[in-house]
Amino acid sequence: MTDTIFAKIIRRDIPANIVFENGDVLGFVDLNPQAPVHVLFIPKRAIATLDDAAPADAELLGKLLLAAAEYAREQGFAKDGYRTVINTNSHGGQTVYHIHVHLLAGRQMTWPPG
Ligand code: DGP
Repeated sequence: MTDTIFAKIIRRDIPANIVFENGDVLGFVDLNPQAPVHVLFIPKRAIATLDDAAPADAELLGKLLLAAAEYAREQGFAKDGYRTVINTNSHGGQTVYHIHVHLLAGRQMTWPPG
């Protein structure tokens, strides 16, 4: 797999506003926020897309979602609610090929998404 901008953030080769970290997952503020809160959660071990995920990745993917939920709860916006999004490949709108969960909060979300 080729190196991505997110791999550089994990290695601290480029700066990011890191707001969450545990042994498996990093969370940092999106450069182009779409809501008052917009944090990206990524596994430290790269998986390119959800389509590349295998049964062996089940635990890591679970940890990724739980990290987003833990952060939302700790920051106090879980009760009002939030949205989690995983964009996959071109039609999904994925631009960085290191799987990531967008956590959006702080405003009313609408449906359908664009
Ligand atoms: P996606 O379209 O789902 O692949 O989302 C990629 C997101 O990554 C997009 O919302 C912008 C964000 N992003 C891209 N490059 C950087 C970066 O260098 N730093 C940060 N913090 N976010 C970035």
